[in-house]
Amino acid sequence: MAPVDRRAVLAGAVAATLAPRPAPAAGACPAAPVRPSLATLASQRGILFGMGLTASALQQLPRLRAVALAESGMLVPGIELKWAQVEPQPGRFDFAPADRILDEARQAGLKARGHALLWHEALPAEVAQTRSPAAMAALVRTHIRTVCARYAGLLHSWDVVNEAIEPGPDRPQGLRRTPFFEALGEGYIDRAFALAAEADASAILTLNEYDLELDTPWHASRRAAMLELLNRLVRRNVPVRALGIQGHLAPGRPGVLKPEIFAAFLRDVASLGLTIFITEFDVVDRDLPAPVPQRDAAAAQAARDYLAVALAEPAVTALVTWGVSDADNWVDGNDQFRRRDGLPARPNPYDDAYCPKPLRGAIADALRAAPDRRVR
Ligand code: 9MR
Repeated sequence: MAPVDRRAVLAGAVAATLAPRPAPAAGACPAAPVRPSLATLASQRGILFGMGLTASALQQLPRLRAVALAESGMLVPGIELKWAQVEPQPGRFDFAPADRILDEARQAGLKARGHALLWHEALPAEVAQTRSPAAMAALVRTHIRTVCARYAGLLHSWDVVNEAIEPGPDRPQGLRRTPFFEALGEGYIDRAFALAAEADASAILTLNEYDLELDTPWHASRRAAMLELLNRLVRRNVPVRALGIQGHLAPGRPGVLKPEIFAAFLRDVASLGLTIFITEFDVVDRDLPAPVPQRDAAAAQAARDYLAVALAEPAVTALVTWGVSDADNWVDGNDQFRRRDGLPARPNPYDDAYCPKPLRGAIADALRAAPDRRVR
């Protein structure tokens, strides 16, 4: 996605309430789950397929819950493990909403991943305003130790640092000037991974990022900054084990996917010894035509083009969609990415009526076409 003021867009956007949606046509889709599931197709290639969702959707939307449980091998809390939710004030922890999702995953025999320990958004004001290195170090230490220790041994992976890259003239090494960076410099990343590794020896510790794929100067500068950062971290023996590529596609916006460029980046990351996860896959349809058949077809095509490259790289071992059904999507709650014609966004594999969309078909086909990681 093009550079946007995501901070302004998402400031305070943590309400777990669901936006009202037009009522779906009753009985439009069969209640039976599509088989084989996306998780099954993925596992037949040695890939883990998961879905991001919220505790409120899980609780309020029984059909969303049914689809998520039927399709996924892994659940990811979309907001519940962010600092502002899990530790709304320094030292006051609230694990209940995250536990609702993680318990559901455990009961269903699914994996779960943690998102996200350090992010410059969804931060309590006290943390966002802290500038003293000692005070910030103490806040970070308590936060990571407490949250990681609580879920130690239970999570497939953790996004330890989210969205650290933001190249620009005043950005040393292309690093985003987050409150953590301002207080502690680049070492905040080392510190965060070390604390997470100490508290949870089994989760795959991940650096998660967006806008790394396209053939634009913006994406190219972000790829370069990411590779340089990963190189420095690996050289310093920081326990980063995976790169998370968010994969929010936005066809119709500037920039094209040149397969050779994206594939070379994935190879470069893999050659550092890292695993790669696609962590927040969806299709922002803001700039696609309004009629649903054309819109869904274009979204599916974008997904096909993207996943053909991503899943061809054997180091990519997990794919997570950032939603289940269009009935609950982050795009409509986002001023920057919602459609200007007021039509509801359709970023997810299932529609409002819980019918599988062409996007679901594109994901299934891409998983079927992926090389089998199990025979490497
Ligand atoms: O989908 C998430 C939305 O429900 C939240 O309101 C928002 C702020 O916490 O975050 C959204 O998820 C973001 C993710 O955590 C990081 N990458 C961008 C995602 C979409 O904004």
